[in-house]
Amino acid sequence: MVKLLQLKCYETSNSGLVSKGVSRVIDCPLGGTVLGSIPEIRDLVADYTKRLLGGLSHRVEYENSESIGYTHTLHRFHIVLDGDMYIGARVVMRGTSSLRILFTIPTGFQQELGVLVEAYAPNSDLEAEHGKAGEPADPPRGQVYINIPIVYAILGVPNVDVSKWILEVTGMVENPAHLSLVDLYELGVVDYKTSFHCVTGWSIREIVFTGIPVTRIIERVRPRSNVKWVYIESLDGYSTIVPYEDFAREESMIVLEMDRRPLDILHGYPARLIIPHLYGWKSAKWISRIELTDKYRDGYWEALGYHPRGKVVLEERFKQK
Ligand SMILES: Nc1nc2c(c(=O)[nH]1)N[C@H]1C(S)=C(S)[C@@H](COP(=O)(O)O)O[C@H]1N2
Ligand SMILES: [Mo]
Repeated sequence: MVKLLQLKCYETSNSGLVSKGVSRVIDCPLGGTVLGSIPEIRDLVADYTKRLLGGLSHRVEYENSESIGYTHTLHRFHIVLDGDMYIGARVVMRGTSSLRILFTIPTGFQQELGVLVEAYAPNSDLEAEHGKAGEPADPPRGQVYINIPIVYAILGVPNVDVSKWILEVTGMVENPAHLSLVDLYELGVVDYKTSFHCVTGWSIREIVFTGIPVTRIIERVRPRSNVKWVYIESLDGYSTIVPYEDFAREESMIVLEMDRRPLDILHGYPARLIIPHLYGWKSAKWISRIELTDKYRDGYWEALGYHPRGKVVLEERFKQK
């Protein structure tokens, strides 16, 4: 039995998750407790669930596990409640060390939860950079090169009417912009060849992306000096967040073409972001709104425990704090 002190967790939510029936997420850091098997992980889930649900009747069922890079694994459970409802539980491991447990609470679950909610402070996860200097490797640690990029569309492929499509760049800027596809091309496109790394462990070598350097967008909108984060939203309801410093890098692009052809709808037509030094989930497809802000808030995957920055050389797959 794992001994439990008080459950101290973050509570978060995201509109994309709400559209999938999850109204909020309870995300509890585990601090590295060593667990050597799925039954041990299940016991930890059972203990945490008991604390969370108090006397509410439930049963814990194992769903599946997934490797995330060869360093991390994600183990999924269902906490089945009376009626058809269940709370999802996911345990994030690095080797045999447990990093966090997340509970996805379905819309319609009204009971009070036995949890002491704290605010998530992303800065502690960004400080890691000063500690370990990542040795650049090719492929990066935990990644394997494959030939064809896997398509992800966690909220489905949206219907795009490009005659109505506008990219809004807004928030803490002097000069907000509303850019059509023609406006974007008029800003001047460049080619940039780079590899692409998905946090689940696959990478693609040297794709030619054609698009507008983010630096050009920045010149145009003139961010205020206190901008710290960039929150990106897509037509499908997807969202993600990146530190402004990483967004503003020279290699970051609003991409319109891939391997010299207009983006396929599956890869984000009419426009997607590419930030090559960050894991692929930060490279939102079908982008519609870019908000520069001084406040952190979770995007879709960040609300499920993924890292606020996601730097590949530092293997920033999940939040640590
Ligand atoms: N709108 C949207 N953008 C998204 C995703 C998504 O599901 N929806 N998946 C992300 C993830 S996890 C990765 S690895 C890349 C994959 O890009 P590809 O589908 O073009 O290969 O897109 C990212 N951008
Ligand atoms: Mo990904």
